[in-house]
Amino acid sequence: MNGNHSVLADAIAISDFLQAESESEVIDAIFRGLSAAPKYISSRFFYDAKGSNLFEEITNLPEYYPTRTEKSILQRVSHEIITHNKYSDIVELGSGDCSKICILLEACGENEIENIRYFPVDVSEDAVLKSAEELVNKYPGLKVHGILADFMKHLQMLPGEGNRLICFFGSTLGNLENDQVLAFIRQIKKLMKKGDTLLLGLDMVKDIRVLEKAYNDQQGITAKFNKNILQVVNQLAGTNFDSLNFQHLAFFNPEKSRIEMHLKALKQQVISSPHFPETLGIKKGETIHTENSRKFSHDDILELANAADLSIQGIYNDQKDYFSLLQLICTG
Ligand code: AVJ
Repeated sequence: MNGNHSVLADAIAISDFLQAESESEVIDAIFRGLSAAPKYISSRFFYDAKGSNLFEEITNLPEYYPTRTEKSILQRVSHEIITHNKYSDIVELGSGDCSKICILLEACGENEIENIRYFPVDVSEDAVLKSAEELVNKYPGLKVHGILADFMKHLQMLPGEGNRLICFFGSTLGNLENDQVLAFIRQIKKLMKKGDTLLLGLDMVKDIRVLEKAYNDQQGITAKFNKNILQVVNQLAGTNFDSLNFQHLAFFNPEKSRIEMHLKALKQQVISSPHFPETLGIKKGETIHTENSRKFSHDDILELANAADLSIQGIYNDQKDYFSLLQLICTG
């Protein structure tokens, strides 16, 4: 323990909602997906420690434009966003390494920082603990209350009071099925109070070549990330997946306006687990759907704000219109 420990403990609190999901629920969910036609594995299983590291690597790839584009927009407009209202609590859904919130906090004066509570919400305990320590060191006076939760399932835990700034960066909303996108945003709106702001990062529709390159990088990091989900499933459900038997697949689906990631079986195989009610066959060439990443149009954005009954305070784009940051206000 170093001398800072008690100071850190004062500024950091943690709430854990993750225990709500039991081991057998996880195994059930995995078995259900692998028994379905076509097969799928929920993308929330990407993010074990290794998967989170791989995702961080992805965000630094030359082909993967979303993270750096969103950050550059944030850099440009964070002052405007943060001064729109006197925010006392900042909530971030899917906070990860917290590098985006730092850009926002940089726009706050030292006096303001002292009056802010930051609630990072993430499924990764490591990420939440590590970034909480980093943040209270970097911004003396800031209080951090980490929330371990899967906000897709336990959104009711949405913390904070007063005027809240609720951040949902990285186009993570696009992971949902198209009909769930509106439902989720309406759910957030229901939990918002007058004066709350939703800051939403959305990846935009663009040249298919740019989109597909971003998910088929030359170094094969995205392929590793995709295949790692099988290791995670092995850990969680006791299955016998060998990732060498699968090929990474990522392509744009124009009907649904989304990048889809799949794992394609290179040969016929049998998947078993002592926890499964039966073994599962996978045919050569069969695919397991692992992720959707919806790409939004300007019309989609208007529809979204409309459907949720949130008023658009700002739509901030980069020059190429690759990415959008929406500032949506709850007016009642
Ligand atoms: C974190 C879900 C927004 O969809 O672009 C990156 C995840 N998957 N490369 C995305 C991801 C493959 C990323 N999200």
